[in-house]
Amino acid sequence: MDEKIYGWWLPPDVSVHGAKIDQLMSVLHWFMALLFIGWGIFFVYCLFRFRARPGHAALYTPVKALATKYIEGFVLVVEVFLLFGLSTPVWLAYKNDVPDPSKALHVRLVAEQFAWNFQYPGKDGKFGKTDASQIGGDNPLGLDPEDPAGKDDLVTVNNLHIPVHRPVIVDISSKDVIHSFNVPVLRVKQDTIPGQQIPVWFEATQPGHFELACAQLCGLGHYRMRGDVLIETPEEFAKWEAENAPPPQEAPAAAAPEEKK
Ligand SMILES: [Cu+2]
Repeated sequence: MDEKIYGWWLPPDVSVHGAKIDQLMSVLHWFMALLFIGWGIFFVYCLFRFRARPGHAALYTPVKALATKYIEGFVLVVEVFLLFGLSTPVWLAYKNDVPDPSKALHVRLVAEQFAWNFQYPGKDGKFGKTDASQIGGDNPLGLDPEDPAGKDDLVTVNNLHIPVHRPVIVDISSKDVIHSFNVPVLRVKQDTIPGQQIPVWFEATQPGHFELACAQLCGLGHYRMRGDVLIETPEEFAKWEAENAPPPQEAPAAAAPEEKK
C-alpha cells in the first residue's frame, strides 16, 4: 500500500458520494479556524485592555455585555444551519440513495476480535447459511457445510476485494463486541453491532490498494484490527473471484456430498 497517500489533509476520496462529505468537512474546519483566530485575537485584546495598572480596581461581579448576546445568537444560528442546513441533507441523500441491489455486489461482513471476515455469495448470488455452532479455526463465519448455497461462497479474512465503478452493498455484523468498519478513502464508517445486520453501500471511482481500520476501541488488539481494501478493474475482480472460489483444495470434498444424492 502506498503510505504517501495519507498526508496532512483528508485522505484521497475514491467514492462517488464522498465529495459532499469532504465539502462539509472543509466548511466545518474553516469555520472552526475562523472562530479560533477570532477568539484568540479577542483574548489577547482583553489581556492588554484589562491589564493590572494603577488606579483600576478589579471587578468581582459578572458583567454581561450586550455584544455577548449577539455573539451567542450568531453562534447558535450558524450551528443550527451547519446541522440542519448542510449536514442533514448530505446524510439523508447518502442514506436514501441506496443502489439497486440487482446491480450491486453483495458482501457480508462479520467483525470479531480482532479480524474482518468477509463472505461473497459466489456464482449463485446466494449466501450460504451460517450457524454459530459451526464456527471454528478454518470456518470463521460458521458456514453450514450441508447448505448447497454456501458451496461456492468465498470467505476472506482482512481482505476486501471490490470492483471499481460498481456499487457494493456490505451487510455488517459482529460476533462479539461493537467494532466500526472504517474505510477512509471510501468515506464509509459504520459500527458493527452484535445481533444486527446493518447495510452500508459505496461505489469506488478508481482502482487501488487501500486500508480498512476498526474505528471503535474494541479490546487489547484493536490497534491491529486492520485490513486491505483492494479496488480492482472488473476483469481483475472476476479473475480473483474465479481463482479463489471455491478454494481448489476443498473442491473434491465439496463434490463428494453431491454424488451421494
Ligand atoms: Cu474492532
